Amino acid sequence: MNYPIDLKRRKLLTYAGASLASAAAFPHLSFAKNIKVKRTASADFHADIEIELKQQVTHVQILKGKKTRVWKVFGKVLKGPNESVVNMTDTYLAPTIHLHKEQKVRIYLRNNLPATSILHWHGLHVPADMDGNPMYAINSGETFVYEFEILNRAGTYWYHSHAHGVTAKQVYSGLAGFFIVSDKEEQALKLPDGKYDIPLVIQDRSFDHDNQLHYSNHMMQRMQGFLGNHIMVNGQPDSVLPVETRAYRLRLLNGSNSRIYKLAWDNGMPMTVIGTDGGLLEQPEQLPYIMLGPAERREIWVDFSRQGLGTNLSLRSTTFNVSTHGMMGRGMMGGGGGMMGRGMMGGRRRGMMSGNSIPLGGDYPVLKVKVNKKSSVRHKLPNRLTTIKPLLIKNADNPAKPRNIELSMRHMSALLNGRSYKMNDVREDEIIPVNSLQLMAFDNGYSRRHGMMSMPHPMHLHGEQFQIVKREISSSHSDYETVSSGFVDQGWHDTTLVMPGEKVTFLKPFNDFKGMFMYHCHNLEHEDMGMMRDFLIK
Ligand SMILES: [Cu+2]
Repeated sequence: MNYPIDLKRRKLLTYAGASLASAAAFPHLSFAKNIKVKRTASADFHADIEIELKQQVTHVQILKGKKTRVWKVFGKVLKGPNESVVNMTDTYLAPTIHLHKEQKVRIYLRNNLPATSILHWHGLHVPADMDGNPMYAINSGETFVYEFEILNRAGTYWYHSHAHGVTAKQVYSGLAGFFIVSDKEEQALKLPDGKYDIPLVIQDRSFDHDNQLHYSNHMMQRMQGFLGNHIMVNGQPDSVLPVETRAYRLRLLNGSNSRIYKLAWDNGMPMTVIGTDGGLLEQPEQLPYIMLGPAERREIWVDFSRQGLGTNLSLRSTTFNVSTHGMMGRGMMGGGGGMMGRGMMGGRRRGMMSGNSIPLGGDYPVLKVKVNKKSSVRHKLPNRLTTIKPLLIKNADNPAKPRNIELSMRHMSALLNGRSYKMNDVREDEIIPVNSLQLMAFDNGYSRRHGMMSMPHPMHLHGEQFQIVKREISSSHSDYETVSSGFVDQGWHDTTLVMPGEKVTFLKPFNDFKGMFMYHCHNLEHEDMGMMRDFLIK
């Protein structure tokens, strides 16, 4: 039998226990032996901004009482405007980085954690050796020097750990933050800015009786993904956002390991979406709710001038059905069987439960909003926000033959085209010519005849943003109706949710940079289980 994941290492991770403190006991694996890790600044790179990001273990006041031990990134501007880095207090969250298009940035990542680590700039178009591929991970005490120019358009990007096999745990412990890019075109729109432009990262966490973060990765949590018992917004539980009677721009990021949100206002207001992963949409789009898979971003416009002073409302995640289609099928049970808890056997159910965690697909508040201040400022949402040049299938290298990426789960592993992640293991069909446009598709059981275990997978590609061409769903998946009105497929994306039985076709450019660029599931438990591969651009 083929065991594509390193079972020995898996065991180690499992036995290392659930406490974060045990992370220190992880073996220091050096993947950097044959890789050129950049440790010093280049004389010929003239940085406009220099930033130091220091990763270390610290204790922060998240809950009342005892402080919580977290892995935190502390940021400092070494050169350039101080407001380029905003540190976050009383939370595990990494600082928010604000940069402008065309700025050249040098970032010194200093790893003072008791583990190997590396940061990836999620959604940014940067050279392969600056992208935070796990092969560039640095050991405790080491420094990695990033140097790149901001080529992306204005948008809500983010950054997070991408360490081999332990990304889930490292992101959970705190290694993730916003990376916000502005540009002239966006500034000319005069959207709400300053304190009326609010990045909000939604995550779930579990705390033990001692206020410490609890991360469990027993088998069921690995297959399904970690689900916590607290919803955190900007690293705080029970978040309340005080607002004025005026318009706001809210930048929503799902920074959770695996939780999918179906976000809606509880007073029936539609969600007015103005941007996706890769920046503003051409026109605002109104939806009854938005689906937000791990790593996805949606910018929304909301005008509280219609609410009276003193109004309370909330952003909720509302119910949807989670297909566990074929959980008992052949694919799952071949390896050992019986590993999925009783509650999972129903075939499909509303609200997947795991311990005392908040069920996936349940109904729960995410953010409470209190309208507590009057404002006379009136903003009109522009009808047109930008112009997005559509990518055309006829310009793709392979207009008639999309590169299919089949998503599957079996034998306690999660696979892409039947393969698991291995460093430096590029196959023929994973080689892509530089400066080409590729027609691609993520197929999550749409074309398969036999039902295997099917779960939603938030699929992410490194490098340039892509455009979604179409979604197709196989007729047997009735659960789809509970989510289908929440997709925003216009605009630019770097991550897309692919539901059970669904196939998502997209056009992805591979311009400018040669080298290894990853594609993977952003359910971080799936990623660590091996649902990740590299493309070699050459
Ligand atoms: Cu997945």
